Amino acid sequence: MKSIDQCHLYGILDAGYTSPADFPRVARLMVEGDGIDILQLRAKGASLEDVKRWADAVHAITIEAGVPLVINDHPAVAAAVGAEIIHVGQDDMPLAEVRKLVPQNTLIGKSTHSIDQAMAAAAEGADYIGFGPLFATLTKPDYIPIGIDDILTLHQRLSIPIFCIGGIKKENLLSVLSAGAKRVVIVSGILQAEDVPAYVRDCKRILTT
Ligand code: TZP
Ligand code: MG
Repeated sequence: MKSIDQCHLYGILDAGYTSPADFPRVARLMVEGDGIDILQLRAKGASLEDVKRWADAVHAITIEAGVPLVINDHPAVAAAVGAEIIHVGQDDMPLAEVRKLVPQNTLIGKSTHSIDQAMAAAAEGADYIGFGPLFATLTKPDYIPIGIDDILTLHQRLSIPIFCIGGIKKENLLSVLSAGAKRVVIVSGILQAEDVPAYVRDCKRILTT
């Protein structure tokens, strides 16, 4: 199983783009070969029972691939499934509360939208953070993009893994890395790709060269 430090390309199975019935098939495409390093299951508005069922199916695939599985929003599901990681946002419970609901070895990630939020998440004990949305994105339409200017400063101030997110595609990945990013989350770019494994492979090459 990859450690979070080894993860640079973060994929998300998002029910807004992929029908949950298709999660296992798409998960296989995403982890194929030297694929994504870490995979999140994100299904806003779905019942805990459904998320658990989908997570169990996807977890069998990610375990086999050595890819940690992240459950978005639901510590109880992460605990029930034995997911490696739970991810929460600014509007969710404090990380100390999340910690009480998951096994001790479960990592916790947190979404942040500014340098202040990022520093606070690290102080709260986050094992990694998401930082964005860098650019406007239909995946999170209500958020104001924060741009790329703070990426370098944040990396100088924080030592936990920082995954930049929001509007990142194969086409602008190099510019995001040039701004100081080391790790990225790509949602719609991967899920809407005509050839998912090829898209992931191309992003991976850009990230590692
Ligand atoms: N959090 C900040 S931006 C975002 C999330 C979940 C969505 C990123 O999706 P995309 O499609 O890669 O822009
Ligand atoms: Mg949340």
